[in-house]
Amino acid sequence: MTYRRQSPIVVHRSGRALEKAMGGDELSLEEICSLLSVRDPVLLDELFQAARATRERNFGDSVFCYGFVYFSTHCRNDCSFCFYRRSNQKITRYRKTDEDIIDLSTSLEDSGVHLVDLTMGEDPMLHHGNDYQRLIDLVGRVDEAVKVPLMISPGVVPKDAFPGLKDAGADWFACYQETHNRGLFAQLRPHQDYEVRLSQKKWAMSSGMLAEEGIMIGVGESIADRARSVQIMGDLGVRQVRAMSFIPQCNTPMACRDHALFLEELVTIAVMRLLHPDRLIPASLDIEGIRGLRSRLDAGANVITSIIPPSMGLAGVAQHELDIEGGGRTVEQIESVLDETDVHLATPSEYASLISGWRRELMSSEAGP
Ligand code: SAM
Ligand code: MD0
Ligand code: SF4
Repeated sequence: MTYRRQSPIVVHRSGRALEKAMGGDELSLEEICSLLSVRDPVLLDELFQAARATRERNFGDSVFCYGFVYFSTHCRNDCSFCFYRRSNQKITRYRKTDEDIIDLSTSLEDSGVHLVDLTMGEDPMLHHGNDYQRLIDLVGRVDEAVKVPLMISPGVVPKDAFPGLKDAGADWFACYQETHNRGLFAQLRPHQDYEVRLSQKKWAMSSGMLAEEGIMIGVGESIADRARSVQIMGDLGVRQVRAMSFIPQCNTPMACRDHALFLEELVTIAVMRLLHPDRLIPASLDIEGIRGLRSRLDAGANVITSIIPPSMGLAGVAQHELDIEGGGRTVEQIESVLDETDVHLATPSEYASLISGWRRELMSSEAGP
């Protein structure tokens, strides 16, 4: 599917849903579907413009940027879409030392990121029985070394690990459901528990961490599945919501699937912005590299993620090499793209005050009336 003319009735229906969304009215599932189906060039322009105006009303002209440290590519899981799935024995994996992780995090901080995201596969060295002390210690050491907030993306951890991770200094917990269609989830994440994965976000928030939820685009989901996900992501109360196009990976069961059309991701980003106006929405460099940044910002995203220092032997997730060694995923490169837009990077204190306000909200809602 690409930019194409749509019938006048369909365009009219989507146009009405857009007006309603812009007015701040709640949309039915059917109306969200009709927004997610917009492909008519004129209406697409209006949709993206509305998303940018909504971002501006809520965040002014500031956007944020996150450094990404994928510190272990070992994994016990076998997700069908992922290059790092356990069954892919044709790849060289790495596990960075604590010292390396600290150096990488401080160098990202020095380069100007607003947050460092510590991400790993479900590495059996760190997912060891129910003992998460090693991960907790690592988070504590990085937190001591950097001033910027930390996000962790360790996969699924037990409920009782959350307070320790939070106390060690994790501000955010990211864990993406990929889809909220349970049948599709079982195909994408075989032998993984849908409820336990969904609970990660809830457990993180009850322990006082902010949470991020996300979906993949182009993994066999329908437009109605996407619409339902947009609703569920809102209901969960997470402060960051993402949509990332699926990129087929060699040596995986989904290697021969079609590449998702990036336009579908852009439309989903714009609809998420309209329905969840004050949430953070990533423009990930991990899908199209730096050349995909502008279109994602134009669709209403406001956090540039997957900034990776070059020449450090680090990988991306969906695009393990794209733009990394050449220094394409750096704050400097981002600045040069932003120079051509109406937005600019926020100051570190703007970001810090945004999230400390959210954490206060979380704490008061957890404390109850
Ligand atoms: N191992 C942890 C987990 O799976 O939650 C943390 C890694 S997390 C950053 C990996 C995320 O990258 C997945 O949840 C998925 O959304 C995304 N991803 C992985 N492979 C992808 C692919 N081939 N195309 C697009 N996104 C992908
Ligand atoms: C990104 N490659 O932001 C990273 C990753 C994990 N929290 C984030 C998917 O695109
Ligand atoms: Fe492991 Fe995460 Fe990849 Fe699944 S998505 S195989 S859990 S690294």
